[in-house]
Amino acid sequence: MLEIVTYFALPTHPVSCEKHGEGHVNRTYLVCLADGRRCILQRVSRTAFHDIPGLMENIAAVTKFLAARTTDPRASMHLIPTTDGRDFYVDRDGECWRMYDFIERSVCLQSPESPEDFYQSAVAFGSFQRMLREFPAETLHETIPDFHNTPDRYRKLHAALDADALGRAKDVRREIDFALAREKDAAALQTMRESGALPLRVTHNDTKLNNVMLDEKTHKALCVIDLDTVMPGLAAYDFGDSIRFGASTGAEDETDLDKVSLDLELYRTFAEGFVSACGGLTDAELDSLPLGAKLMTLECGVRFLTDYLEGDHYFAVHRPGHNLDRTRTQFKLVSDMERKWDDMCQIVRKAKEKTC
Ligand code: GN1
Ligand code: MG
Repeated sequence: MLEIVTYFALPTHPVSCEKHGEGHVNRTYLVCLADGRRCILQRVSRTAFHDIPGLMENIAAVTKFLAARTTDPRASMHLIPTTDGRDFYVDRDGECWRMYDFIERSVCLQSPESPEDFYQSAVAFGSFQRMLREFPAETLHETIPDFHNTPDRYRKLHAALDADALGRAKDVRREIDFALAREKDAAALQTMRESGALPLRVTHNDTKLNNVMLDEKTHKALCVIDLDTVMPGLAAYDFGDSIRFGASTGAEDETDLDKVSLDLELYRTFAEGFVSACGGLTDAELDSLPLGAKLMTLECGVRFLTDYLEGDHYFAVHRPGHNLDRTRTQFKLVSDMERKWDDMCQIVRKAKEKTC
């Protein structure tokens, strides 16, 4: 790995390179240089991303755009160019590598240590969306077509079921039935997107709490990371994916489902931060936020289940049945949201009144 680093324009040589972070898709390393400087090295997944030059063009443009709007170097990511001035390096095997400055004195959380941490992530993702309102959205490449097109995710589940490549379907009938019972309602956001009832924004699309860096002392939000899926999308996607991950009382791969539920207080905290930081959301968008939470959770469960049926090619797994455990937490959360639906809608309405 250290050899890869030498293809990047760095002032000194690297002294160490260790695996870093909890991402399920790319491979991430923390690199220390001889002068004490630290950087992030990433191998971008070719399973997930089929147009890496386009993806890197998006990231270069978005990070430049954001960096030009702040004086704090820790408020946006900075790509380190290769020695020949490119944004990424392609090795002999065709793998694509990129480097960023490490955001010093920061932390990245897997679950909020306090409601304030979650509020800070809401402000970070809401501000990200607001700042990118001026960004020329038509110049962005669609890095994963149909990323949050839930009906399309169902089509892929059906294909995996039909193929049943590993014969796993018979063991997960309950999970399959849970998903299929909700299929007809799963198109609601996509339908509103296609009809124009919901406006397209530049969205992050992968708004897990661990995609925000907080200051290590104050826990104030510094910077949104993992920009691979920045694309035109709906506000409900970013709201929903944050709730799915951060407002759950259990980890995404918790095996004791009694520990998994929607924390309505965290949900309220996030709604208040997000609605006020985005600013200017239309009434239809505000009404779509609870649906975003439910559908992003259902969709993610469908994706984990599909990957399980296909043999775990997409998401990194660390134990047998890992994708199935993840599927189960997502579906448990969906059931809990169905129970708490009226409260979820009311909380968003109140958050809106608070910001008016
Ligand atoms: C992946 O790369 P990471 O771990 O931040 C995935 C998200 C899923 C998430 C589930 C490009 O995010 O869509 O919601 O795992 N990213 C991609 O934890 O597929
Ligand atoms: Mg990530």
